[in-house]
Amino acid sequence: MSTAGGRVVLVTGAARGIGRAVAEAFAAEGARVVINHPGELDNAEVTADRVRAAGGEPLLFEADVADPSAVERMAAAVHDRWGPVDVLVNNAGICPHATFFDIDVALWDRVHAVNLRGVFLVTQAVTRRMVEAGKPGRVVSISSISAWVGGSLQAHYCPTKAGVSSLMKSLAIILGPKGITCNAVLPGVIETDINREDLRRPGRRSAIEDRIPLGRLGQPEDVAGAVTLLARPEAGYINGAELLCDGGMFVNLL
Ligand code: NAD
Ligand code: RM4
Repeated sequence: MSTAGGRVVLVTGAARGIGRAVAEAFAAEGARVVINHPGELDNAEVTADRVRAAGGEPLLFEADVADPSAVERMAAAVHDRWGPVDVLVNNAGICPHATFFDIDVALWDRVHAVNLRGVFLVTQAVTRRMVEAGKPGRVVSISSISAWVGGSLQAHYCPTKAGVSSLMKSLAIILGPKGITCNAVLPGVIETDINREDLRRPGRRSAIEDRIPLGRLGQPEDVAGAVTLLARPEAGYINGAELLCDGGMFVNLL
């Protein structure tokens, strides 16, 4: 894996939010960045422009990460174009906030399909090709502080993030011998579309800010910093870790 740029980085859900910031951060290192999106072409093109401006080379690819055949097509197309991936960032995720008694099976299944099955599918399709090519690399999955805590409107979502963190631990064992490290980044509360409505609830924003020792919500760039850190050569011995990126919110109990 070279540090001089040109690495092939696949970021799922890179049309906006944290995924876009991650794509930009790798682009600043000269990476070739696959911008996966689920059909949000306009947003994905904004990410592509930012990647170009930062010094990287973008490749847009539409695929619902929950769809096995779409994921397989994406992995094959990326491999044909640029060869095996160096860094996979599993970022795509959804959190339609809902009260427990309003969560039906369809919503439960969709949240699990995107957030957890998606990480399984993309990681399997991408790392299979890395292993076949004998290429070392990195898998970084965006889990959440919600892997460790519950949420009153996130009873469907939190278990998917616990699952993502857990999956990375098994994959650290399975893929470590192949030179592929697998880690999870656990963001706290980051200002993006996923929680825009939730943060508008009366008192919500200030209650969260009060609990964060750094005194502010996170920004997508904060998470991108944690992700690129785990993809650095100096992080090569970190495998199976959960890296919390929450401004200190979790440890601030009272
Ligand atoms: P966001 O809503 O801005 O971004 C979500 C991204 O996922 C979008 O680009 C969207 O197009 C993409 N996506 C959704 N469904 C998809 C699918 N089926 N296939 C491919 N892409 C899909 O929110 P965000 O905060 O940037 O979320 C990114 C990740 O960070 C998610 O996994 C989320 O759970 C996680 N996270 C966010 C926070 C936070 O506070 N914002 C905290 C912890 C973890
Ligand atoms: C995150 C975490 C955040 C929430 C988002 C939607 O994983 O739970 O607090 O804002 O999801």
